[in-house]
Parts: sequence; C-alpha cells; structure tokens
Amino acid sequence: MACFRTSARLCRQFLFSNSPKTNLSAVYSPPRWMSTGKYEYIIVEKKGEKNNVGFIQLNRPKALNALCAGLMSELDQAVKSFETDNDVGCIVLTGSERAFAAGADIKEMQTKEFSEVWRGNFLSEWDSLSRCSKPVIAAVNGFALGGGCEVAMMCDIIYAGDKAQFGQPEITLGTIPGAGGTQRLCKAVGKSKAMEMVLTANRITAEEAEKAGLVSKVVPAVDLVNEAIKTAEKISSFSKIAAAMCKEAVNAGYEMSLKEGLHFEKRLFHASFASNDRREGMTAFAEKRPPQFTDS
Ligand code: CO8
Repeated sequence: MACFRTSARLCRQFLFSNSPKTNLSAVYSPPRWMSTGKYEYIIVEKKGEKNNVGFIQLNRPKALNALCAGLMSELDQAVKSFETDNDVGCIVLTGSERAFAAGADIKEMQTKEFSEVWRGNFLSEWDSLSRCSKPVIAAVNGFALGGGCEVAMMCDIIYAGDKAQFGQPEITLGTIPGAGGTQRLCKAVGKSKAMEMVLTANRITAEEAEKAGLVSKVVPAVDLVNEAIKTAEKISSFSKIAAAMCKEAVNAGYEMSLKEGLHFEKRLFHASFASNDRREGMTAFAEKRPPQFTDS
C-alpha cells in the first residue's frame, strides 16, 4: 500500500509538474557567439536538424576539464536551462578529444580541511545532473577519471570514443570516490570489477567498459559526438512525456526491490494513458501513419 501511495504520488507529481556529419575539430570548436556567452568553463548550444538536442561541452582544456566549482555550477545551470526548454528532448554532454574530465579539481580541494568539507557537505550538490528529468547522453573521449567517470555515470547512456579511459584513481590521492564511484560503478560493472578499479586505480579501456556494461557503444573518436547527437535526435523525436516516464521507471528500479519496481513501472504505464501522446501513438499505428507527438 505504501508502495502504491509512493508511486501514485510520483505519478501525480510527474503528470502535473509540469546533424549532419562533421569532423571532430568542427564539432569541438565553439561557435563564435559562445566565446562571449555567459559561461566560462562550458560551451552550450542546441544541435540537431530540429534544434532539439541540448549540447554541453566541458571546456577547460588546460586542466583536462578538471571539475572545479565554477564548472560544476555552470553545468548545473545549463542542464536546468535545457530542462525548461520545451524544444529540447535530450541532452548530450561531452568533453574534448583528450579528456571528458580528469576528475574533481585536485588543486581546488588540496587545502580543504575535514571540518569544512564535513560541515559544508562538500560536493553534495554536484550530482544534480542525475536528477535531470530529460535523458542525458555522455559522449566520452579521452580520460574519464574520478569525478569525470562519476559525472558520466550520472548520465543515462554513455557512448565512448575508442581511445576513452575510465578510472577511479582517488585512492592514489589518499581519498575515495565521492560521487558514485563506489555505488553507481558497482551497479554498472559488478562488485569485483568496481572493487578492482577503486582499490587499484587501474583504468579500463572503452572496449573493456563496453564489455563490462558501463558504456553502451564504442565508436571511433571522431564519430563520437555525431553518434551521440544522432541518438539524442531520435530520442527527441518521441513524446517527451513517454521519454521522461521511461527514464524515471528505469532509474526507480535502482532504488527498489523488483516487486516495487514492477509496480511502479505498471503505474507509470497506466499513467501514460492520460497523455494525448499515448492516444496519438496508438492511433497513428492503427492508421498506418507517423505519429505527431505534442508532448501533452
Ligand atoms: N585536477 C586539477 N588539475 C588537473 C587534474 C585534476 N583532476 N587533472 C589534470 N590536471 C591538470 C594538471 O595539473 C596539468 O596542469 P599544469 O599543466 O598546470 O600542470 C594539466 O591538467 C595537464 O595534466 P598532466 O600534465 O598531468 O597530463 P598527462 O597527460 O601527463 O596526465 C592524467 C593526464 C593521467 C589525467 C593526469 O593529469 C592525472 O592523473 N590527473 C588526475 C586524475 C585524478 O586523480 N582524478 C581524480 C581526482 S579526485 C576526484 O575526482 C574526486 C571526485 C569527487 C566527486 C566529484 C563529483 C562530480
């Protein structure tokens, strides 16, 4: 019953809350207007033929996209702005060819004291990305280490360039992963591999990451961003309500027993019958025509 109440509440909250192929340097070079934009550490634009993909590129090349407070705050702002943009159906997050992100900014953390990080609950706000209701694809080239690997794991789908490397090297700094490297990683690759990565700081290749289930696809580095955008365009072409429900149901399964998860899924499935898009999707199928979703 409690489970039913929870899922009914979540359903209610849910219901009432609201490219063409290019080469890598072209993908990674910011458009001119970006350099004077409001962001210092990231590049933000809309991509896709219908401009329905929110694109965020971490852009702190000298520090291999180390995640400083300013960068994480900008990332949070950009994700929130895409969340409220009705045209955007999916977000792609990427870094540079050399690094998705080499972890939290070690130099920024270096002098912090225990009392300061404990009392201030240091980094507790950094996982807001994982609460985005729209699907997020991480397109990882190069290093995804420490917080970089953890940020990728906050996304819903990870695509990797063939030279990508994933790792949790925090133990080499006398600390431990602080944003999912002992939790999400374990769920993604299983206990033994996660333990090995966390305890040895050994990195795994893109190929190993795919084999272990951490990433869903490995493509040549030059094709990575376009591949992620292509998938994001496809996701954006569907009902945003259905996409958000799919995402919520899959993510809820991480926190629940199978029985609770199946119940939650069923209730969201039932709730989808309240949407115009569900009626349109099934009617279009019966009438042998493409659906016209209105996100309502
Ligand atoms: N922080 C700050 N600066 C960094 C970082 C980092 N994590 N990584 C690289 N840099 C800087 C280097 O200091 C260097 O700067 P400078 O030129 O001024 O000396 C520049 O980037 C280039 O780096 P390297 O010269 O070291 O380049 P290499 O190609 O030789 O090596 C490596 C690349 C292997 C990636 C190496 O830089 C490295 O080991 N970096 C640190 C990786 C690491 O330990 N990451 C974990 C950090 S701790 C962490 O992430 C905790 C997560 C907490 C939660 C986060 C929530 C999101």
